[in-house]
Amino acid sequence: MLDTIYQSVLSGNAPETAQGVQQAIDAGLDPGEILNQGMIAAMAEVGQRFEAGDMFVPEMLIAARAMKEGLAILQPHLVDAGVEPVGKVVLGTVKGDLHDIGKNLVGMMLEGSGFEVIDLGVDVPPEGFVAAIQEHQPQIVGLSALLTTTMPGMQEIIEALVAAEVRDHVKVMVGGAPVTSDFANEIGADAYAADASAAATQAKRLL
Ligand code: B1M
Repeated sequence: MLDTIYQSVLSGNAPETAQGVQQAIDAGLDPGEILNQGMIAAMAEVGQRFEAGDMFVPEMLIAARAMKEGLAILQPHLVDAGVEPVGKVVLGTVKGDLHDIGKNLVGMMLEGSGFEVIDLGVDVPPEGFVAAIQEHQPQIVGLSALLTTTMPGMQEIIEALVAAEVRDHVKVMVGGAPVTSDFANEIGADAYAADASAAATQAKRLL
């Protein structure tokens, strides 16, 4: 049964994933086991295949959507079973930037790795990130930018975190097509990830 869920996520079959998760719950399987051995294991495989160049963005998106549909069914049972998320991430695309496909994919991969994700959406000003960090107290804040003109906004956000005295409580991860590891170092971010799979790996490392 777990293998069917694993294969459905891996192949991006959302209806089959949802059905598999429901069947596993009805059969009395442990929700944590369904999550870890069925779904997260499949997303980890997706990440490895993506990194090896055996899987591409569209397939990763489809797998992530299947994961999301399965998670929607599993979520209340996880809460009932007391399975805690591994960590909390506040995620958003920076001010002036409306690109969200990559950011959404990052969010899905993080959820697939067991994180609770608070997605602030796009065009988020520095004060939006500060307010969300104060409210949700995440371990990590993830910033996405797709435009060279909005990249400097990442530094402004880090400065706003310092000014609001929350910088010491949260790790900053940055990413997006024009963002580089050198840029991340320059602005004082804690981590850079080139893609959604690497973002999940980095987030686990940051904990
Ligand atoms: Co725009 N756009 N766009 N666009 N757009 C780019 C980014 C561009 C490179 C196209 C080009 O000219 N070749 C260019 C930027 C040039 C530059 O700055 N150097 C550009 C431009 C110029 C613009 C406009 C200014 C165009 C105009 O109006 N004149 C305008 C700006 C609007 C704005 O934001 N204010 C604009 C608008 C749009 C659309 C609305 C039409 C649409 C966005 C739709 C949406 O997102 N809902 C769009 C699109 C689709 C693109 C391209 C074609 C594709 C982006 C994408 O979704 N890629 C893009 C060209 C390109 O990248 N080839 C382009 C797929 C996605 C899965 O990858 O987003 O890179 P990506 O995310 C990856 C990684 O970057 C990483 O993981 C993701 C998954 O692997 N990642 C992170 C992302 N965020 C991360 C965060 C992390 C870690 C990793 O940690 C927190």
